Amino acid sequence: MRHQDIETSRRQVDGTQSLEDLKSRSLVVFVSDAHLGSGADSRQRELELCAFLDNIKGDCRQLFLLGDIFDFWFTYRYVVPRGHVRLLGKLAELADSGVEIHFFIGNHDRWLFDYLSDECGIIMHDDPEVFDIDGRRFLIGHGDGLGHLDKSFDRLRSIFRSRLNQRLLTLLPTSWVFSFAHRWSDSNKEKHAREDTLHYLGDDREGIVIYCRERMASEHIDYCIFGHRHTPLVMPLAEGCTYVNTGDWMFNRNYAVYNPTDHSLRLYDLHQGEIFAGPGRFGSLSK
Ligand SMILES: [Mn+2]
Repeated sequence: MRHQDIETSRRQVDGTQSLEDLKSRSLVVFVSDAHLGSGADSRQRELELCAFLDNIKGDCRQLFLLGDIFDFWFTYRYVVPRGHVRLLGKLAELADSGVEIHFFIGNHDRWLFDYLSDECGIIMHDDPEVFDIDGRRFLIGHGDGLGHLDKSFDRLRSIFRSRLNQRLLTLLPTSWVFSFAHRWSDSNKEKHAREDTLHYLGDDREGIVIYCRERMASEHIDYCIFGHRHTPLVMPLAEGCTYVNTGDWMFNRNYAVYNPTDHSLRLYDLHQGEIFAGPGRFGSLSK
């Protein structure tokens, strides 16, 4: 669905929305990596995410979902994978009420295709993009496969992105597809736990940092904001440029908020408040 169509359908849903209502919404909110569908507490995470979105909807102008919101998804032509109905309904409600929602596809929810744009009015993105928000330039994305540090991940990424492979997948029984996907996802999590990557690995081993610095060499960027790493982080990348990693909504309940009135971009934990997590204490929380 094109952006203009989404705008039109929103106005049709709520004809009583006043311009003042929309103007009073100023915050821009970022959330990533809920991995819904994975783990015994998935429903609880979904309920907390819905309650959070409900809480911010009156103040939120733009919501950026930075990928891996679902642990696995495949959009079929006629049927919908079971689960996640509360979140899907909540996102549609926010979009219908005038919140502009952007979704950066992650490596886990790669095959969402047009489902969220058609059903929920969400604007989908495949790769990192620069947004101008109130005169500040934001480089925004999920964060997988950046910096080209892992050649096997690059190969896997191109296999997953191949249109032919995506078509072939639709021919397989859904039970095979979903059980393979969940086994792959579980083995990924075990690999990351084994390799203990949930801390800052150093400027030369953080793919997102390498990518952002490359982009910054040719254009001005004020904020780089990504997910994927599952560890909350705020750090300067250069004079006047801050990198924020949104951590996750899986092991933590992290989110970031940009307030255009003072141009602040702050990172929070739902239960512990604002986070000040530099690379030396990556993921640690302190007031
Ligand atoms: Mn990811």
